[in-house]
Amino acid sequence: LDAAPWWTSAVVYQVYPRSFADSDGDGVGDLPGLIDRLDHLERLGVDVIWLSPVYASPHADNGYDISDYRAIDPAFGTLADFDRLLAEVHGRGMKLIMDLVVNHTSDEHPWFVESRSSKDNPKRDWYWWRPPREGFAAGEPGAEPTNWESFFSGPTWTLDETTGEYYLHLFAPKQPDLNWENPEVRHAVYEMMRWWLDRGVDGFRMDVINLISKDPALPDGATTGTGGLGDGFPHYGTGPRIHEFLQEMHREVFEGRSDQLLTVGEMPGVTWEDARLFTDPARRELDMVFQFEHVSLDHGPGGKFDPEPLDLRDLKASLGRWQTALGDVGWNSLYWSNHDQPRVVSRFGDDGEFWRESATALATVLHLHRGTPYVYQGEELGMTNAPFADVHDMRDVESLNHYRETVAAGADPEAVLRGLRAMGRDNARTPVQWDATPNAGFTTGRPWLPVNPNHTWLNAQAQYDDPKSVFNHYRRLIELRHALPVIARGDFRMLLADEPYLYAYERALGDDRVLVVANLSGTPQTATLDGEWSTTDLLLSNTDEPSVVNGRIAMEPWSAHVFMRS
Ligand code: TEU
Repeated sequence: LDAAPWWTSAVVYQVYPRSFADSDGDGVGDLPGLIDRLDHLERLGVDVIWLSPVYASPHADNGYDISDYRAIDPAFGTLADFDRLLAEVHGRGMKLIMDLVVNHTSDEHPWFVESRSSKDNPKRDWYWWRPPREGFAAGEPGAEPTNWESFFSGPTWTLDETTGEYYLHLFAPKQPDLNWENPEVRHAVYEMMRWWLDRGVDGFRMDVINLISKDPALPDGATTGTGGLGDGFPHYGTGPRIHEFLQEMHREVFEGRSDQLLTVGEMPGVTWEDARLFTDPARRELDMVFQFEHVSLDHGPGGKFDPEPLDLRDLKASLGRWQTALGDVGWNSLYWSNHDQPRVVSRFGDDGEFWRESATALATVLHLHRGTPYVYQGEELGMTNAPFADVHDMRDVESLNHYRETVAAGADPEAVLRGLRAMGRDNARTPVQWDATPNAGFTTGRPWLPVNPNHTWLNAQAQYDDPKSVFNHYRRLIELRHALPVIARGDFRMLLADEPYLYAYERALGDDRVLVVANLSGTPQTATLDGEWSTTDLLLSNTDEPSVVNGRIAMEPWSAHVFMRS
């Protein structure tokens, strides 16, 4: 047991720096602002900070478009600020991991500037360049080398007038994809990673890392996309050389370094079969991955912006499957939210009458699974989706492109807005609510994205001294993972799988048993469970002590209870 990796009992906190804390009044969060708020994280008790990109960037996608991997963007501060942050984080016994965005760069990165300059530039082959499709003139509709649809709407190819060829971008045109087939590209990335590790960072969260290996034949995809575009995913999702590339990265970057580092790969569309391979320690690829199955269950026939209510049985089947699949080999990461997902209390909980109860019930259910939990900034306060009046209040490139494209194609603007309000990424990106003052303590200037008006009552200051607050509930859950090996490393067994409103499971390690039971609905329920659990075993609740009679637990709306026996 002592051989278990340190991150089995760790909790990671994601900072989206643009929206965390602004020290200089320009309305954009920054590194000195983050340093000033480290007390908050220490108080919460998290072990690791994952810092979303702070590198030099034109900010076409809020920093996920990098123009210099070894510089801090002036909007966030300087390299000296970064070194100070790292020292402060380490001084408090925490770690810091960087966001590694190497599927693509910014089109303003010097590599791409060179690459686009001529067909015989030495860096031409660092990106994916292709002539117009056979029989088409450059720029003609349908001349794109493949029919793939971008994650951010429209084709994945943009014509560059300089050479009359197209370049590939799975995301925005300002995010050209690097060509990982080229060993020079790979080695430049590894060198940059070593540079950050030498500086003292504790690992990386790797952006869309399962998309870096494309089938070099670049076949068309099935035409399922908007306006006749196709789905290229089968040709770049978990592609042919992905395991080879990650093993090479491990060898070149991590081998012989401390076992105190953390690697987590973000992997849209990854299956549990592949995740097991990526995270099998014997294969030396990654410590864990972010999978997307459970955050896709509410996507409707029209995709993510056409959401449907979640059926709890689907959620249990999905998370339960991942618990089993990565039970003996591999490791799960656990998350409800991040900067790309709507706020979980609004999405799967109730941000009205049962706001506090549902935020804490969802937290309880997630954190006590087997895996490493990730808390996204503001989630520990129960922050909610934002009341966007219309599209002019939104800033995200994905939302704006989706609106423009679907409305141009004849969709009802109100219907499109409904989808964006429910699922748009800006929901997660409104400033952190520190206190009840006009800009929520985030900035003295004008915030780049409006502060949620509910900050007058929903804020950190109001929660620190309230023992029942969402913040203090998260703090206790984190404490439990630190204190109890059964939570860090125990086996997982799903209970009541077919029950539509209750989420229940058991964890077991040696003689220790933990029972988690939650009512994820707004109506009272009764949980009937085997085993002689009684209120004397109660470890943690988000409501009053429940009545337990003959194995029947009375479950108030959105109540969650944790029992333990040794
Ligand atoms: O996201 C990858 C991704 O596939 C999605 O979550 C994406 O954000 C989108 O919502 C698909 O509908 C990562 C980053 O987390 C995201 O912020 C970046 O925009 C993206 O990669 C490109 O770097």
